[in-house]
Amino acid sequence: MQQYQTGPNKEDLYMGFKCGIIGLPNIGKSTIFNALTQSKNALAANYPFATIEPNVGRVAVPDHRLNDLASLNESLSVIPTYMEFVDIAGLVKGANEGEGLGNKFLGHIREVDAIAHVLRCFEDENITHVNARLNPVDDLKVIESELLLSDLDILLKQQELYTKKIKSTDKELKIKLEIINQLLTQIDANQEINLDEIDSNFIYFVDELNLLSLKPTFYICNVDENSVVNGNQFTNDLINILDNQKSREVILVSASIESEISNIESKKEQNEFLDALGLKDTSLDQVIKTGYNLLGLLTFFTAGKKETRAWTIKQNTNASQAAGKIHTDFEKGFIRAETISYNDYIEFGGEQYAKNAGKMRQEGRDYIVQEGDIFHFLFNN
Ligand SMILES: Nc1nc2c(ncn2[C@@H]2O[C@H](COP(=O)(O)OP(=O)(O)OP(=O)(O)O)[C@@H](O)[C@H]2O)c(=O)[nH]1
Ligand SMILES: [Mg+2]
Repeated sequence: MQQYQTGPNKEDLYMGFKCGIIGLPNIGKSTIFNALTQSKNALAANYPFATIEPNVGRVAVPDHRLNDLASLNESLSVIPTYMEFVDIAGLVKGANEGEGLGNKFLGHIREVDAIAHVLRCFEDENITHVNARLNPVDDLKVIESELLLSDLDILLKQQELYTKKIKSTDKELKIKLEIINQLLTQIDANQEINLDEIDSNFIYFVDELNLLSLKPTFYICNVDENSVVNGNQFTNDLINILDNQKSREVILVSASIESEISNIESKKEQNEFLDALGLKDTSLDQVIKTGYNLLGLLTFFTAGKKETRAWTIKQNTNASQAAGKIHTDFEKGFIRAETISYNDYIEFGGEQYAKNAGKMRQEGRDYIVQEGDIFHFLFNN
């Protein structure tokens, strides 16, 4: 029997989620990307299509619990979980037919777990808007329709492929072709896709098609500095429209405030700056919270002198699968998990004290991991 000491250093094992940033040109996507990744890697400039090739940035998921656990354990190494942002070229009406930079960059969005759709909700006559009038509700529709058209392309290609492949005896191919046709009919009739009528045994097939309109999406309203707490008419109009859509997760961000915050190095000074503006969280904190909720993710920890580390998994993951996230051997030879909740760990002042107080639980492989659990995995080699 062995106790968990340290995990392998495979990057993808501790990735929180990948988030693609999309929207019309010149609305602040790269400015927000730079703020989120605390970098100046993306060119932010006052003309449309400043971004051509996507910018990619990784950022440590800020989590005070990780730091609390590390200081209690005087850990030599502290390893957060990471997430990745991809800042994509702006889309315009007709991108599907090659307008602007076209929609070839949407291929990058297919790779991400969640979409952050940025909408310009600030007025500034010096910043060019690609349409004559600022109207974020129209802008939302333009982008959504471009995503749908790109899904339409995919579905038509698949339809052709499956029609060629299909043999009368092949039941599964037949069902798949039927699903493709169903989705195409939905687009034709309603200009949207929904999965309500799709055979639940074949949702996996729709997932494999990786349609952009079905990606978990949240909305970042880029507002002026005065609207960041309560929003403005633009954001109210948007929220009204989004109420009837698949997701109404809306984050208010002022790209200009965020750029200022990202220039402040100390967390304490950042918090003072946020307080003065009446804000609770940075945009990164908000994006992470929203993304974790939308994607059904949670964080567990492993903690000790050598290393304290945060891990991201899907909700409803059991203890042996969580152990497998650290090392496949842990899952194969899983015996049990010694578990303390974060609150107990902190309240009693560390592992030993929590254990003495009877707060260390012995959990089996089917135990469903809870947010903030701290684990030792015991396994057979
Ligand atoms: N007034 C104001 N200007 C902003 C704000 N956010 C961004 N800008 C300015 O808008 C211009 C475009 O910003 P970018 O971040 O390059 O926009 P983008 O969406 O990445 O643009 P493309 O890559 O060309 O699609 C820059 O001059 C920014 O400084 C904001 O909240 N308020
Ligand atoms: Mg840009």
